[in-house]
Amino acid sequence: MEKTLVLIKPDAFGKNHAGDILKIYEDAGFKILAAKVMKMTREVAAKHYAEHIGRPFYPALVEFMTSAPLMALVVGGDDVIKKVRELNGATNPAEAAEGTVRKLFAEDKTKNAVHASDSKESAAREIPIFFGACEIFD
Ligand code: FUP
Repeated sequence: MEKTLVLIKPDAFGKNHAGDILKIYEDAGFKILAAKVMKMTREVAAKHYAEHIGRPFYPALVEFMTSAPLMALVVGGDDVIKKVRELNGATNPAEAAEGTVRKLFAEDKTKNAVHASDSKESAAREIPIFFGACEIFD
């Protein structure tokens, strides 16, 4: 089964939208294969956002992502990588389509409710940052 890493970020998780977001993925036919609530460390943030180290927004991004608990998920299903990104909507909620997770729940480009892997390579790199093989049920 194709798998993607989703993070319900501290803004959406803290506002109790985890259930709403899980429902959006489940109603679209996808399976929750793994889930955990955790506080991201700076080390995990640096691994997960390695490609963004040095960008102007990186310090604020790490500050936000490590500020409060988030929910990490592995979501599975046909074409799940592309389809979950469609369900999530544009990175900037001001540009996100109606009905998308970011249109519904995100505040701005940093506090944007969710992360989802953007390719098979990203999913394969990101999932083991958050989950061991024995924690994923497919
Ligand atoms: P996405 O793949 O939609 O999560 O977006 P990007 O890979 O472009 O960005 C990764 C994360 O960097 C975003 F989720 C939030 C953060 N970001 C900012 O904080 N400011 C920006 O201007 C762009 C991205």
